[in-house]
Amino acid sequence: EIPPIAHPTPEDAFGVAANIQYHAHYSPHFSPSKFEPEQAFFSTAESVRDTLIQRWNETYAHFHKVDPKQTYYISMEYLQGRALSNAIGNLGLTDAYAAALYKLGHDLETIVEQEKDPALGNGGLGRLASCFLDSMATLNLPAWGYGLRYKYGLFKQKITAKGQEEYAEDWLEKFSPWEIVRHDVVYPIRFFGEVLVESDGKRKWVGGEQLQALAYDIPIPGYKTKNTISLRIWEARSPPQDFDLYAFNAGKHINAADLQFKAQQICAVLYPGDETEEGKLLRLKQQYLLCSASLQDILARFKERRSKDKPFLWAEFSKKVSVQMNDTHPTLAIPELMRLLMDEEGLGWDEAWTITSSTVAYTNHTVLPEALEKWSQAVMAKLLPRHFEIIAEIDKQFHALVGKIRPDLEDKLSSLSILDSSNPDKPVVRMANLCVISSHTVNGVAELHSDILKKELFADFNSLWPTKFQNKTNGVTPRRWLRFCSPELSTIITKWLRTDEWVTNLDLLTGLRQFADDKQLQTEWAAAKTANKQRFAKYLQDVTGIEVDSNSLFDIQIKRIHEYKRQLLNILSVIYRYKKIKELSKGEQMKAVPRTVMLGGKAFATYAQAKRIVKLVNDVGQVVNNDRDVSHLLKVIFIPNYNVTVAELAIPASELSQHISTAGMEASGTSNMKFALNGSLIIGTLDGANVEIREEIGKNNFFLFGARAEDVPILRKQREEGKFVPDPRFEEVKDFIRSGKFGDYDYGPLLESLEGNTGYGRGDYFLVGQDFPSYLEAQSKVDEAYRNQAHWIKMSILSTAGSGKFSSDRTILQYAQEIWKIQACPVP
Ligand code: 26V
Repeated sequence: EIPPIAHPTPEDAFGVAANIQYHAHYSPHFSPSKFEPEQAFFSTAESVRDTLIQRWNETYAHFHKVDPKQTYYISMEYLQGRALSNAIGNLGLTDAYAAALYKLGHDLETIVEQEKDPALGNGGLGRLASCFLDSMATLNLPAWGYGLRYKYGLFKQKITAKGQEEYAEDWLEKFSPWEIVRHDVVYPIRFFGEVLVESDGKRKWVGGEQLQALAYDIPIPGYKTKNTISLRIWEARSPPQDFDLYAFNAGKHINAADLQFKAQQICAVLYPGDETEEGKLLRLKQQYLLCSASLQDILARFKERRSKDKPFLWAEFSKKVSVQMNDTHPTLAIPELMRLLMDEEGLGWDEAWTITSSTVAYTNHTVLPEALEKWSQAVMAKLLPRHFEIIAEIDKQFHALVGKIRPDLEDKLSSLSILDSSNPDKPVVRMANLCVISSHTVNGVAELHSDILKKELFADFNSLWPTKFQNKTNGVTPRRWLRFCSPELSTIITKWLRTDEWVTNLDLLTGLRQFADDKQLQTEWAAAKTANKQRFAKYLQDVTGIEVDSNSLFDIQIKRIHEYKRQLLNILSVIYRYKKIKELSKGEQMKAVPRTVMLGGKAFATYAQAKRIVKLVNDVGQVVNNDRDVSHLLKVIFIPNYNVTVAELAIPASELSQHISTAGMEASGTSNMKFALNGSLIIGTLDGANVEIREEIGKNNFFLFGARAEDVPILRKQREEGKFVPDPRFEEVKDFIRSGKFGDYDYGPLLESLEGNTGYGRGDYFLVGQDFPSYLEAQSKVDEAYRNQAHWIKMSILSTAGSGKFSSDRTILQYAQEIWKIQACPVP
C-alpha cells in the first residue's frame, strides 16, 4: 500500500495560491513562462482535483469498509457542465480560490470561463443524470454513475444565413483536468462471434472481435460533505497485443491498425446518427460496451468486498447491488447480467433470473413512439448472439407466465412480448418491454407522465404487476441551479430566511412566502433580477451583436427544438405581436410592454422540420430587430449554441419562461423547475411537471393555457373529421409568413405541417392551431401582469418560495428509499 501523504489543505488563500503555483510548475502542460488565464485555469483545476482525489479515496475506502448496499446509475448521457465553480462551491472554497487567484494576478470569473463545457448528453435526460449525481454525493449515498467517454459530445451550433450548422465539439482538445484514468480498471468486451454448447450443456460465447473498456473516473463532490463519489466513464480500445507489428512493419498499416480504429470509433461521438445501418450498429455497440464494462466492474466490486473475511453468496447480490437504467439505452444490462451470472459464474437460469430481476430498475423518460427503442433482431443476433438467446428465453418464459397466471391477457401478448416479429421483413426487439418485464420497479418522471405509463403505454403490464409502477417526479440540484448560478438572489434568500440551509433543504424556501408583500424584499429581489438581466444582456450582445433593453420583459424558451415542444407556437405568436404593434398608434405604443423574446436550442442534425423552426426564429429576428417602428417594444433573439453554461446565465435572468408542449407529450421537463426556482414565471400547458409546479406555487402565479392531455386524442380525432375551425388570427399569421415578409426561404413544409387533417406530423398533430387562441390570451395576461411591477415581483418571490419540491435531493431520497433501498453512508 502507498503510505498516505499530507496534502496541503487549501483552507487559506496562501495555501491555495501555493498549491496552484505548484501545479503550474510541476504538472506542466504548457511552456514554463506562461501563466495566462488558460494556464491558470488548468493549474487551478489540478489544485482542486488534489482535494477531490483525497476525498474520493476516503469515500471509496469508507464504502469498502462499511459494505453498504450500493446503487449504480447507468446512463448513456451526462450533461455535467463546467466543473470548476461547482467543485469549489461544493467544497466551500470559493472565497479561498478567488483570493488566491487574485494574488496570482487573475480573477476567478475569467478563469472559470476558460473551461470547456463537456456536453456528453443531448438534453433533459443527460442533465437529470448529472443533477442526480450531485444529489447522491450531497446526501452521502453509496452510489455512482457509469457512462461513456465520448470524444466528441453534442455538436456546437452555429447560426448562419442558412440556419443551424453543426460543428464538432472537442471537449478533450487540450485535456480534461477532472478525469483520472484508471489503467488498472480494464475489462474485455466482445462483439459478434458465436455461441458454443459444451458437453455439459453450458453455453459459451466465443470468437468475434475482442476489445477492451478502460475506466476514467470523474470525482463528484457533495455539497458541504466529505463524500465524493464517482462518475466512471468507459473508453473503448483494442487490446495491446492485437496491434500486429509484423503487418505494420510490412507496410500494411491499415490492416494492423484496423481493430484500433474500430475501437476508437465506438466512443467517437455521442448519439451517432441512426439513419444508416452503420450508425445503428455503432449505437448498439456503445450501449453494450457501457453495460458490459459496468456490470463486470459491479461484479468485481461485489466479490472484492465479500471475499475479505466473509465468503460471498450470490443470493445476497441484490441486497448489496441496485442498478438503475436511465431510459432503455442501458437495457442490455439485463441480458449481460444474466450472461455473466450463468456463463461466467456458473449459476443456473432460475437463480440468475431471480438475481437480475431483483437488481435492475428502469426509468422511462418519454412516451413518444419514435423514441421507444426497437432493435433489429437480425442485428442483435449477429452482434450479440448470446444476448439474443437470453432475450428470447426471457420472452418465452414471459409468455408461459402469462398463460399460467393471466390467460385473459393472452390475446394481448403480441403487443406485450419482447420480440415483435409482426413485420416479417423487420422483426425487432422491443427494449421497453424487456425493461418492464425484467425490472422490479418501473418509474415515470412526473405524476402525469407516470399516470400515462400506467393507463396507456404500459396499461396491460400494470394490470399484471400493479405494484411495479411508481412515480419519481424529477428535480434539479439547487447548488448549480440557484446557489451558484445566481449568487445575488441566493444572498437575499439567505438573508431573509436567516439561514443558508435551504441549499440542502429546499423546502425551507416556503419561508419566503411570509415576506412576499414586504417592500424591502421586493426591492432587493428586483435589483438582483435586474443585475442578472444585465449580465445576460451583455453576454447576448457579445455573441449576437444585438443590443438588448434590460428594462424589457425577458421572455425565454430554451430547450431542444422539437415539434412537440412547440417553439413554432411561440414564434407564431411573436409574429402576431409584431404585426399588432405595427398597427398601433404612437399613443397606444406608449402603453405597450416592451419584450425581449429569446429562443435557444439545438435541432437534431437530420430533423428538417426542427431546423426550419430555427431558421424562422432567426429570420423573424432579422426583420423585427431592424424595424425601427417596433424594435423598442419587441426584440427577437435566437440564443446560439444553447448548453449548460448558457443556461446558467439565461435562467437567472429570465422573468417569463415558456413550457408549452402539447399536453401529454413532455414527460416532465426540468428547466421549468430551474426557471421557477429562479423566480421566473411560467407560461405553460398542463403537461409534465408543470402540473405539479403550478400546484406548488399556486395557480395565480402560473399563466396556464391550452388543451388538457385527456382531450388531446379527442381533439386530434375532431381534426381528422374536418371539424376544426381555426382562429382568424392563426390564419392571419400564416398568411403573413407566406407573403414573404421574413425572406425567401421556403417555409412551405413548416406551414403545411399545420394544415390538413391526418397523420403524424401533419394535420397539425401537435395542436398548434388548436391552442393558439388560448395562448394569445395567456400572453395578454402576462403583459397585463407585468405592468404591475410590485405584483409581478411578488409572484416571482412566490415562484421561488414554492419550488422546494423540485430539488433533486427530494427525488433522489425517494429513489433511495422506495426503489434502491439504500441508506446514507457518510464519511466520518
Ligand atoms: C428522443 C428522441 C430520439 C429520436 C427521435 C425523437 C426523440 C424525441 C425525444 C427523445 C427523448 C428521449 C428521452 C428524453 O430525453 N426524455 C426527457 O427526459 C427528461 C428527464 O426525465 C424529461 O424532463 C423530458 O421531459 C423528457 O423529454
